[in-house]
Amino acid sequence: MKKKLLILLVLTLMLFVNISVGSAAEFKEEYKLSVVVGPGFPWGAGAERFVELVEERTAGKVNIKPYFGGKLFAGKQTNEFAMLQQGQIDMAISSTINWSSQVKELNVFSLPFMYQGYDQIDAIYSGKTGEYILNTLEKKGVKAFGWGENGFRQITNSKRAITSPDDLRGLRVRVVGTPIFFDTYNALGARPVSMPWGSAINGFKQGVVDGQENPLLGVEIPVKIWNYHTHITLWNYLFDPLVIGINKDVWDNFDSKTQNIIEQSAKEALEYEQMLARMGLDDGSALNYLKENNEEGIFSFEDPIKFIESKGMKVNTLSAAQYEAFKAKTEPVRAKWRKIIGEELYQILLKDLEGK
Ligand code: X2X
Repeated sequence: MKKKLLILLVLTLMLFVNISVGSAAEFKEEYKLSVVVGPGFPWGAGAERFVELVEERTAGKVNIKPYFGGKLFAGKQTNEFAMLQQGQIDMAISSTINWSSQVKELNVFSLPFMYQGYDQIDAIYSGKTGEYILNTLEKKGVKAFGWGENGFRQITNSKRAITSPDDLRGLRVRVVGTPIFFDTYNALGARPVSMPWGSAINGFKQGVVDGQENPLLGVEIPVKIWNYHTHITLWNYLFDPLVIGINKDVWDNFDSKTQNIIEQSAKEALEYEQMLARMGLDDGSALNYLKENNEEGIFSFEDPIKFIESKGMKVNTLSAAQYEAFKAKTEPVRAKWRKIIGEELYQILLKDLEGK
């Protein structure tokens, strides 16, 4: 009897040890989160918020560490998606531009002169296009949540005001090494120069390029672009959203409670980030949201355009006719990339944009 009791005790103990070891092994010591920029950008603030929320809600069990400034992919931002697929990176908060060389559907946002306002972008996010994109990423091995944003991309340069395609002739414009950007700038007569973000600021400083394109609140204000460039054209020529992506094996290894926490935290962090990237640029909703929630965060602007003017930048906006001239020149780019993206997705996009 005594022996039986002892065996039972040992078995119970073994079971207990097994269970506790098993559940401890569910979590890695650290989950690596890739971020192209630093914490002083809305994008980086969104990364920090995601990390904090998950840590708080899992009582520290899911320990996500943000690697800012593209550390995990050694400066080559177009490698990030492949590394995420393969599990060298566990998670990333990233721009669709950095992944669109590998995921052709993501080029939908980079179709030049296709979108003009946030109404259209919101329709994409909440419509079938957004869903299609997130499903596509999942099929490629990355569970993804949307939508944060870098924003509408605007061109700056050190040479001259840009209000017509002719003004771009011969201008060396730094772009991320993503094919659709070469097509767009070649169609406009400019000279696109591929340069990873990690070396871009030095490139601006040394005048290796004459210009660059990035979102105003997302990047241009945080890097004080007025130190390098004097002219900006607010042409909203394409859109740059952010998503949080998680390697599918890493995701599948989380229990459903943890998955719910991560999903909820990703969505909240992206929403907050989106407000930071829109403040003072939309109809006032973003700034109101931030004020109401006491969340003005890393910076606060009633009017970011006035702010860059106060820094000495010359701001150009386009008349409808000027916008049409750029749009006409880039028609072959849209025609080519519509095919690459695929007719199915393109039709879904048009449907979402109907009436916007
Ligand atoms: O490299 C850029 O221009 C940046 C920071 O906007 C992206 O990562 C797409």
